[in-house]
Amino acid sequence: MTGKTSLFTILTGAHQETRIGSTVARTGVSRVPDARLEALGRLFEPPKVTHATVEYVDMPSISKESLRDPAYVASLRVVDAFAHVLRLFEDETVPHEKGSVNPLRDLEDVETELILSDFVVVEKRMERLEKDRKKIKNPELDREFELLERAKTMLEDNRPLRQLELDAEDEKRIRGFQFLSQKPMLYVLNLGEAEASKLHQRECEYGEGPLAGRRHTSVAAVCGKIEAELAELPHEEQKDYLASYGLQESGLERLISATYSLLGLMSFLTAGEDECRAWTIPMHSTAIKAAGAIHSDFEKKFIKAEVVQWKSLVDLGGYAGVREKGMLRLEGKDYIVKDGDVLVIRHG
Ligand SMILES: Nc1nc2c(ncn2[C@@H]2O[C@H](COP(=O)(O)OP(=O)(O)O)[C@@H](O)[C@H]2O)c(=O)[nH]1
Ligand SMILES: [Mg+2]
Repeated sequence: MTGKTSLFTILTGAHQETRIGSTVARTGVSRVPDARLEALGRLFEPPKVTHATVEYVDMPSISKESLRDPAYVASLRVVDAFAHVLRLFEDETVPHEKGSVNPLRDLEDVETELILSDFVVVEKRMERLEKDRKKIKNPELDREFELLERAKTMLEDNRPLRQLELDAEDEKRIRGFQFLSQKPMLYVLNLGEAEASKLHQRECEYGEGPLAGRRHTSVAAVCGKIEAELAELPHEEQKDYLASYGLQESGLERLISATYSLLGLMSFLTAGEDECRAWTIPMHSTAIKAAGAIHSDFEKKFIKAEVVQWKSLVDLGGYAGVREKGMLRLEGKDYIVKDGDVLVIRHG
């Protein structure tokens, strides 16, 4: 009882349930809040404004018991990242599974279970490899064995595989295992109402304190109670409500942004009278890859991309304005797309 299901419901508004073995999981999609996209929407007034999305799955807590269910483990393996909701709020009417509020204990307990689960997989695979290596001489098997030895040492040290530094080759070798302790981890600090004005402060405390130096992790603080109340309010009143707690953005926005940066994602935009839309791509993607995110044909038949920052497009009132000022640049396939670029793909 840390607020996972409550937060999930606010994030996605979803109620659909799927059965995974004996457990029930819910999947939902959140629109990534994007003020740039909304500004473009006001300019072009298209019939469709399409946000980027993130899919969340609400799962029962990770524990020794739940990890015994192979279907549960299988559904954990396929996600891109975990969000571990840590309970910081105190509430006597909501019992804590472990009897007391202690977020760092909860964090380490889950981490240990992930590590143990991976350890079993590593040991099994190494046993298998040892047999195979006696039968066949294959340098690839040796590389894999060495990699797993490194992984094993790390796990024995009670450290997650997120901490492994891998070159591209090893990254490829390890990917298929879908190790649980290697998944990027977003720590969601679920604060009590009294701490609503301290979201940022708590994030810093954790980020620079117990979470410092943990690779591929990130932290976002939210206040579940306030988010729940916020979700009930009409859109126009939400800003004022947040402001009354000294907040500029909702927890939902902070959480999604944190998910995005943890996964190394960013968005570029397309804008016109038909549709304004945000597209998700990995940071540092090239223009041709961005084109491919829209349509595989655009990637294959890519010629050039016309590029302008969304703000210039909005400030100058559209394409004619930016073209006139020479701000609509023509870029080739290797151009590195920036967050907030608006792209017009020219293709054959
Ligand atoms: N006071 C308080 N109660 C909460 C908060 N988040 C969740 N709860 C309550 O805690 C209970 C369990 O919440 P739930 O979201 O189902 O937790 P889960 O077990 O982690 O999925 C419910 O009664 C919620 O109303 C919060 O931020 N503050
Ligand atoms: Mg739940």
